[in-house]
Amino acid sequence: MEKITGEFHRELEAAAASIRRANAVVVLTGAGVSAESGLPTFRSGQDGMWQTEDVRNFAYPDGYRRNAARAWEWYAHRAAAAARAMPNAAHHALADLERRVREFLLITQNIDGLHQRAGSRTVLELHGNLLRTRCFGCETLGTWPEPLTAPVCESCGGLRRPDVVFFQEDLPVRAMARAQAAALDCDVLISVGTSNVVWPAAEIPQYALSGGAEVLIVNTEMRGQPEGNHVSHLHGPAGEVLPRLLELAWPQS
Ligand code: BJW
Ligand code: ZN
Repeated sequence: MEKITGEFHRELEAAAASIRRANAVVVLTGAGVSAESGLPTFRSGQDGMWQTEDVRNFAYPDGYRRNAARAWEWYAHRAAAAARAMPNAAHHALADLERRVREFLLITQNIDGLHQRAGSRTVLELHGNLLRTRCFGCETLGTWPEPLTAPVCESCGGLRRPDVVFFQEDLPVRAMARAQAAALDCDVLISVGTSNVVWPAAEIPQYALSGGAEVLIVNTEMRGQPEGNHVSHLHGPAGEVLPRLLELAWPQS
């Protein structure tokens, strides 16, 4: 145990040194970052949200349309949970990191708004935001009605949905282009709490590697993560690993 701890500490120190040296840092986050805020992830463990086929269907345009009443209600519950949740130590550490690095970009697949609430200023949302609603027809944005009414658009009578990116839908084009360019140009990319299975977000660490950057993976589970000479695996909960990493990079502050 002592040996493992010592080894891990050395890995963390090396990663911290890379971050301190870096001019440009890009962070890519996924649902694991919000797990310690009490929001379930999609695919991990027993409590992953998507253990049933049914729920997976909600996140496809066709599935949503077919199950509109149930899906609308399910997303409304998740939106309420996201609004009630509080940013955790991982969100705060990333907001802190932004203030210390010359060039910084936080790219998130999360739709819960917790990075912004922790004080992160440049947040690129690749999969939209659950706290907004949008009309399938006229695209008008809105908020969740309280109490919850039927998912009918007041402007055009069309079907309302959360303003998130479902499977088979395109990611916001400009955001994705900016994410790719930043990854290609950075010195260090930190991938935190994502299973790295959903495309095209999953290729962002590959852009960083092909641009010559170092990639740090912070996750409680390393299966399926990128590997190689320029990849370090920092195993553990994001809310513990990220604050330690910052503390090692900038000790006295
Ligand atoms: C911790 C922790 C702690 C836990 N600390 N870590 C075959 C090959 C390639 C691509 C495809 C394919 N078949 C289909 C596709 C395309 C598809 C895709 O990628 N599918 C894959 C699943 C195979 N992609 C798309 O459809 C995208 N669009 C597209 O491609 O358009 C072109 C097109 C047009 C027409 C037809 C086909 C294609 C759009 C993707 C949109 C994804 N949207 C979602 C749902 C949003 C709505 C909702 O919330 O319900 O976004 S999917 C879901 O996954 C959500 C997430 O943002 C996304 C990523 O998940 P994430 O964040 O990685 O979470 P988990 O749960 O997977 O992982 C959590 C991680 O945290 C784990 O690793 C844990 O270990 C870790 N963890 N606790 C640190 N405390
Ligand atoms: Zn409408």
